[in-house]
Amino acid sequence: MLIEKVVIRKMKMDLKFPFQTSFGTLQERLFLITEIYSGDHVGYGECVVSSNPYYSEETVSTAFSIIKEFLLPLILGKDVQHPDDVNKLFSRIRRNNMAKSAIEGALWDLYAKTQNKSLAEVIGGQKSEITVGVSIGIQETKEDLLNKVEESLKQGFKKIKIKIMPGKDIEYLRSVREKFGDIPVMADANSAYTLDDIELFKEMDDLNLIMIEQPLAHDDIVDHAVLQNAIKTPICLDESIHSVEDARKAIELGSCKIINIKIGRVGGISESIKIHNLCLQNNIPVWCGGMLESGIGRAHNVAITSLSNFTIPGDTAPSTRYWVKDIIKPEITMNEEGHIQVPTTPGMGYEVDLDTLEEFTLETNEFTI
Ligand code: OSB
Ligand code: MG
Repeated sequence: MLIEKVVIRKMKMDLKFPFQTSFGTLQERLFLITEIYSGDHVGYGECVVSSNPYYSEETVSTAFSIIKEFLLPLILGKDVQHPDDVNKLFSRIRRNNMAKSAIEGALWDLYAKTQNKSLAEVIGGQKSEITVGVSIGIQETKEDLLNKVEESLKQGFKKIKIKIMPGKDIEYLRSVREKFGDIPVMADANSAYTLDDIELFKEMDDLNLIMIEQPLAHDDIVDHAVLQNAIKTPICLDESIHSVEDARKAIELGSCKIINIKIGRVGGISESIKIHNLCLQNNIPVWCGGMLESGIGRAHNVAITSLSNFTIPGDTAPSTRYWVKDIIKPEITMNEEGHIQVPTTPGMGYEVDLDTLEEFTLETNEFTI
């Protein structure tokens, strides 16, 4: 694939409702869309950054400058044989995984299109449909949370993830258990606690949560091992895992029993597949996390979730959950059983709605050979 042109769009989309986590509230999504052109084909990728460095250190501006100054010179005008090669090409540049993944993801879509195969097929996906969970942000009151959970169960979501923070944790989770009984529920702390809270997590064991996601520091795997040893509930790592090497170390240390794979956080689909395979060998189930993506990022998430060890429903709720209007068509839809069909048409399997893409574009940057 001769890389002839790359377009980087700065995008802004407004969320239907504010999404609160322990690190802040998101009202709008500022992110990047990448387009890579070769011959008759164009591949699309999404850079799942935010405008602030509160989830990870990357932002829209850091990702844009890393892509422009360091990643594009490595691929523009070059003949890239396979998206896996990009992993090696980019390896000298440390971290900046979301920036790397925005390019790598577009190359995967492009590659699949040139092969006339679906993205799921070229990465070795085996499932024809995936099971979907939902992530519920921190609510003002317990009643608000109970209403959200009820609505999500009615819609058919097969896993309910509840964001927690100090003061809005065990009582909130207990009220969900009391009202809805034995539903598949988990908590995501986004690093809001320390080992000083160990008693709280021991108490949470009684709630039979499927897992607790990233309870401790964003860069920690040592304290997580101590906590995992002290509680029965599986710990799932999100923020702490940036590579297959991180995953190997966390598994060896016993820091988690489950891993959340986000393509952007680990630097691309190739690295995601490596983590998926390592976890499969080690009996660690994985699931696909979300970053409130537009339909383009979501389509990539649906494709990787078709790999066999994605056995736990992911945060792959359809487009309509967050957006009044999405930039792909058809929109991603979930049936009442909580399933999304994995597309079989070439590439990511959804068309980009060029008018809507343009409508949400703040700035377009074109780079040619
Ligand atoms: O920790 O999984 C997370 C959104 C933004 C930043 C971090 C996280 C999340 C979510 C979103 O939980 C879930 C989704 O995209 O539907
Ligand atoms: Mg998380």
